[in-house]
Amino acid sequence: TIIARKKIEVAEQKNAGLLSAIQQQTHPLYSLKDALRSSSTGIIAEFKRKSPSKGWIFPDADVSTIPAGYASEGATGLSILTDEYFFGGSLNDLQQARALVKLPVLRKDFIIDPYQIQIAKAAGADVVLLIAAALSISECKMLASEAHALGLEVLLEIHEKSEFDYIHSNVDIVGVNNRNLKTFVTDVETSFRLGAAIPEEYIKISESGISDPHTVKELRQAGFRGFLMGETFMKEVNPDLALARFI
Ligand code: IGP
Repeated sequence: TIIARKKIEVAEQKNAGLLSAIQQQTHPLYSLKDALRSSSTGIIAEFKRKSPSKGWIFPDADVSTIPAGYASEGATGLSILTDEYFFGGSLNDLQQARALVKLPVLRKDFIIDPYQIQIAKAAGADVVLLIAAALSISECKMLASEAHALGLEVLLEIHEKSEFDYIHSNVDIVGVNNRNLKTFVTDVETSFRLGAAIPEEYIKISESGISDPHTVKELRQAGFRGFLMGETFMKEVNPDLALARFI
């Protein structure tokens, strides 16, 4: 499973002393929460070369041009995949995107250990993803408080009503993943169904399977302030121009 692989990856990174080897980024943190609150578009544009559901999408996607293109076309934030095996990403992608773009950057990975949050911060992320389906509630709380201790924001991802118990004070943004991680099927109805029950004090975003501006408009009317989109952009030769249609 993904989680078993991550445990091995983190153990190897610790052994190799990755954290001390990373050149620490010291940029001022960019708040995704604040950026979403003040944006009328709220597109969080994702950079990924492949995915478990689609295989390779854009194998040689260039991190030195695409994230900057997203920024200049009006993205509110960036999501950078750092998982190599399933998504073709790397920490280097995160570091490069960070260096080129003055926007909140989410480290998109399967976070199971505080060490990954320290790495995320060192590599220049502003936000980390915590996936309810991959964690116990107590692990999720522990990781969220680690993130806050480092000044990072927390995006909590949920897909089912039963995961509402994961929403707690150390969460900044609640993301409804429209993709069922077991079947990979996406259904935007998931956001409409769960969104209404998310407490008002949390900024909410809709993730995955969004492909047209009309859906974004409807989600916004339903109270969503952010829209995390990857494949719709990355399947195009010019992902940034695909994003422009949503601004
Ligand atoms: C983007 P899409 O369907 O627009 O490419 O989806 C994003 O939501 C998706 O990549 C994602 C994801 C995740 C990836 C959502 N949650 C957790 C890895 C891990």
